Amino acid sequence: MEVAKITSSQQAMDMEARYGAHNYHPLGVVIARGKGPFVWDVEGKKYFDFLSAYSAVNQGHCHPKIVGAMIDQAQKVTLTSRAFYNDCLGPYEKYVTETFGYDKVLPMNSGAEADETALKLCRRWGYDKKGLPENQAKIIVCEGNFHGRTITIVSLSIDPDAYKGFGPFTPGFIKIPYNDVPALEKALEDPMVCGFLVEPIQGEAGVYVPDDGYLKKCYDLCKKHNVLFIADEVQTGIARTGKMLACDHEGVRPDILILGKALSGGTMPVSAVLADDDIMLNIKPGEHGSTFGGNPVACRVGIAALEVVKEEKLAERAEYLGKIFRDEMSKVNSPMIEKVRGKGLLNAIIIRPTNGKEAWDVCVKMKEMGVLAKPTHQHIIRFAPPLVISEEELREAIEIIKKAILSFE
Ligand code: IF1
Repeated sequence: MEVAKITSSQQAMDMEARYGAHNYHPLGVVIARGKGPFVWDVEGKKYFDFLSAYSAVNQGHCHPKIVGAMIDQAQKVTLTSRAFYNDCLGPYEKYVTETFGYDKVLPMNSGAEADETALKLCRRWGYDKKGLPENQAKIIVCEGNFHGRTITIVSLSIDPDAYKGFGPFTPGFIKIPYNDVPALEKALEDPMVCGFLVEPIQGEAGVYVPDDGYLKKCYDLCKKHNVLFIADEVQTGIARTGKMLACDHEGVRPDILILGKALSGGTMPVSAVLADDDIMLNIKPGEHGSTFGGNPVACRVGIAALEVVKEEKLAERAEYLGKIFRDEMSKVNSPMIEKVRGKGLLNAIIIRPTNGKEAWDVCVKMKEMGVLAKPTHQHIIRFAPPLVISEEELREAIEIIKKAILSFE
């Protein structure tokens, strides 16, 4: 059987429609190459990538240091399973726990797996350390959340697109409004609560930045009630919001920290859950794991991805360049721009439908002009370029975005 060769974008789109599940509705662009903040389609057209694979490519496409580590390890040993030791996991575990300041790390692959792992760690701590009665543990989550697509995680969602038709759902969760401290205070009165899972900024919800101090107030309330504060930094972490972690903006140290996406620089699935011993060591040998979790290639890639963040000062860049983006876009005089919001280089523009045109139309126009972005929830466009974009490149892309929006006047 021969492998098909793609010679046109249309051919690729048709092939996916015929042979692939229809669980996405992508923008009509077929990417064949990526480098830094840029991608090229099959026909060789160049684009600014303003999605960064939802903040997985913070270090830029195909960063040489990260790809180099991947290639080097791939020629030594790629997978040993955790049935045996390997010579990459220990050094990675030491590097990542010292980077973020925790006793231990549990390596997984996807963000969803890391969120599931955090939920299991939290429940087990609830039983073994907080003394909750068997199967009575509850975890508080926020409306508008996105933590992945497993059945337990969609059980936490209030978005029918996420959960409809996938029941029955996992019990033991309390949903409260996001950015609502009194709602958390009330939910914490339930003595069965052992954790509060929150995104420091809700990405999928449309880059919903909570009020200043929200995270700190939630953290303090959790400590007052002997409840674990769990931060899902899969999208907001790894320098995206202008600090290594979005929680750093408020000096909050989560009891359980969830990382993914850019932990690998977008080369392969690498996720991680970090916690101190009194939480992490309640799970005993054989009680959790995964085939690829902590594999040698992931470990080498993870170290390289974090070294790039530090060496290239990507958090500082995100902080500085994000301010330019929000300032420039806030100056645009267009009825289509309802609101510009974000932190660091995780930003979004809320599009007011105008002359029958909405966010999707703006994204199609931007694509034609050389900038790739995609709406979330119909009227919100997320703008999240790789953090390695230069100021000059950012300003060039901003001009294109402005022109695309003003073209609908
Ligand atoms: C898709 C959304 C973003 C995440 C947070 C965990 C996960 C994600 C905060 C799970 C993943 C991805 C999933 C991807 C699109 C993208 C996404 F629109 F789906 F919601 F970024 F906002 N926590 N987000 O953002 O990580 O299992 O995917 O590795 O499903 O299309 P994952």
